[in-house]
Amino acid sequence: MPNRRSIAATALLIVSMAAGAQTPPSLKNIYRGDFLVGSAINADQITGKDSRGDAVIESQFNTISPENALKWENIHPRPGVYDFDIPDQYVAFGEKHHMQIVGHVLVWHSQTPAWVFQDDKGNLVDRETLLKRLHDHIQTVVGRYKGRIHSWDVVNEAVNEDGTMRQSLWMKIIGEDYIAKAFQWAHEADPQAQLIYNDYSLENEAKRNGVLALIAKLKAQGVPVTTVGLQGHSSLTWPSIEAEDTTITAFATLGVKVAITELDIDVLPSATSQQTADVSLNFAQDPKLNPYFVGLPISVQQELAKRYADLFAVYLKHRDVVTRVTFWGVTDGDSWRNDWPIKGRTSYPLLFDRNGQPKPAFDAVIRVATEGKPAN
Ligand code: 9MR
Repeated sequence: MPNRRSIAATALLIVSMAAGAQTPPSLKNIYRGDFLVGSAINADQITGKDSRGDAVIESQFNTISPENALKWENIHPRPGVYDFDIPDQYVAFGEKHHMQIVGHVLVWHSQTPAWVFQDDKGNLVDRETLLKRLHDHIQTVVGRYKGRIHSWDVVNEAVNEDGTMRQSLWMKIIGEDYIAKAFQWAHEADPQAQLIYNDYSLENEAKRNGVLALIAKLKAQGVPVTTVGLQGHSSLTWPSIEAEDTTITAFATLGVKVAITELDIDVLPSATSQQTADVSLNFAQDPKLNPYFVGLPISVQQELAKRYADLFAVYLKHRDVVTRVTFWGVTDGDSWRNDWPIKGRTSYPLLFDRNGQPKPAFDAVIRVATEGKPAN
């Protein structure tokens, strides 16, 4: 039975098709009222050098995330030295296009320069020193964009695959309360901002249980975590639709919102048996693992389209708690998947091809919004 939201989405689709066969419908309009739809954007898109990418971003998305521009190594490369050039342009881009602007990321074990953890002699600093550096970083960066950046990924990837705490330098030097402190300081710097704990592979039970326990503990302590980010770095076979459904329900039950923060679906043969998005992995090149360098076969296009449709059906089912769905990149050519975990492959993980044209997966995602979905 079509419900009111699917009738509205269908009407929108018909109107946009009538407006001209050349103009594809837009994700942000078709999912309006359900959740925002967005993309991570890169420096060329922020600065206007990639006009083809910008055209896709402006027509399709109502939220943006900075793929790399606000990471510590870029925004705060040396002690006392902040570089706000690209970050300022990023925020201005989002404001110009009336988008919800996401900040990524305040605390991560990766892309944080070595000096943050070291003294002048190269020895590890003590807890108080590192806490002060973390506080100053958060106050400066969050404070600068107060009221303009809507949501911050405050802590990224703090939990291991088995659910235990990752022994990062943050953890080793400060202890587990680095997480609570980061959220508290982000909240002090911008009390209105939505604050996110962001991680990958939470669809796997052991890791999910670890993060559920962490979030429950933080909430019990009154720490202002509002949202859990499911990164969504997926493949054609992982996660199962049941696992995605279970995961969203489990976090919703804790009283936090869920954002799909870094969605992409890998179609290439896997180089590892692990289900991971660990940026430190790097395997040797092997032609067998790069089978589609001349183009993606139609059968795989269709498999990808079905996977995207199945995942979006779950997000839609949970539209009462899912705040946004953000793709990790605009076109296939932009994706980090071309260089991870093997450099120089030809990957097809997104909805737009290397020319910025919508793929069958785009049509499938649009169709999900226009089919009747159970009311919440
Ligand atoms: O897509 C990002 C890639 O361009 C960077 O080289 C890499 C390291 O900074 O980070 C990638 O984005 C990661 C994100 O920040 C956190 N979750 C995993 C993402 C993919 O590695």
